[in-house]
Amino acid sequence: MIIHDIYQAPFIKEMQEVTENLWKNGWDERNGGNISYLLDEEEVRLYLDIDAAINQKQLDFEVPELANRIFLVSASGSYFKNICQNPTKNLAIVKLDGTGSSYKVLWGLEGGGLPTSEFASHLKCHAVRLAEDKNHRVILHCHSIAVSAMTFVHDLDENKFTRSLWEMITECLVVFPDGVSVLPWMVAGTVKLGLASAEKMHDSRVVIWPHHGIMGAGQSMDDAFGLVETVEKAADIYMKVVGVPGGFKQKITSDQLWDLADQFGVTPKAGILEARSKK
Ligand code: 2HA
Ligand code: ZN
Repeated sequence: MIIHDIYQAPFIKEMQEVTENLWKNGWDERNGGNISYLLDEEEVRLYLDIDAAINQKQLDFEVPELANRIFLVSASGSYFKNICQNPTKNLAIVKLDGTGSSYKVLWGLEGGGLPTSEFASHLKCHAVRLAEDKNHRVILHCHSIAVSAMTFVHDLDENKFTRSLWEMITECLVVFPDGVSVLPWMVAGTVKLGLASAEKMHDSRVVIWPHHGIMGAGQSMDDAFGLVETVEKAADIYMKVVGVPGGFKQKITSDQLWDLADQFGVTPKAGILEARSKK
């Protein structure tokens, strides 16, 4: 089989583009943020000899659901600002073993290094999302500004948080009818945070880490980025309104949100909207 230049691979280009946009949006300062992309083995074979591993590393947890799966993932400590210019140093392509307890590096991490410090969170979230949706592909974590700001001023109850976001842009309910999950504050980079995030991903594709950032899941880069972008924009509008003297004069009502759900054929997460007051 002809091995093509990996820099021409669509998945590398998509990763370069999304990480650059995340950085330009101010959501991934310094080494903030991490991202992983489940790849199709047949596609990877066009660019790499997947039997020629660079090295093998044990995971400190097991994800048997992801046995033999291949991921493109940002490197621990990498700056999103630099991924576009230097993907070989700042990214890795890894393949999990047949039990999901170790991985081998197929490409990247030039000069040494490891996959993201949030690899546990990513793999656990991938496993959960794949069980919910066979077309799931991307987990993306970033330090989006308004979402973090909102976690300082808004009640951290996830139903109240979801309702506030839905009320900020008419189409939020359509983009994330499952709402957002909100975890208690936890130490970054831990398996505990990974497990808690994954548990939440059964119910919603967005998990908010208070005073830290957001984790989003999607079927593609555009899908995951668009989801995070929508939540962030809603939070930005919320923060702008609460910053104005007098705050809210009106909001999108529960009935209006029901009308929207009908029009777009989505089912809002239960327990957030009041019962309809009209037929
Ligand atoms: O990768 O954002 O949460 C750096 C982080 C950890
Ligand atoms: Zn982070």
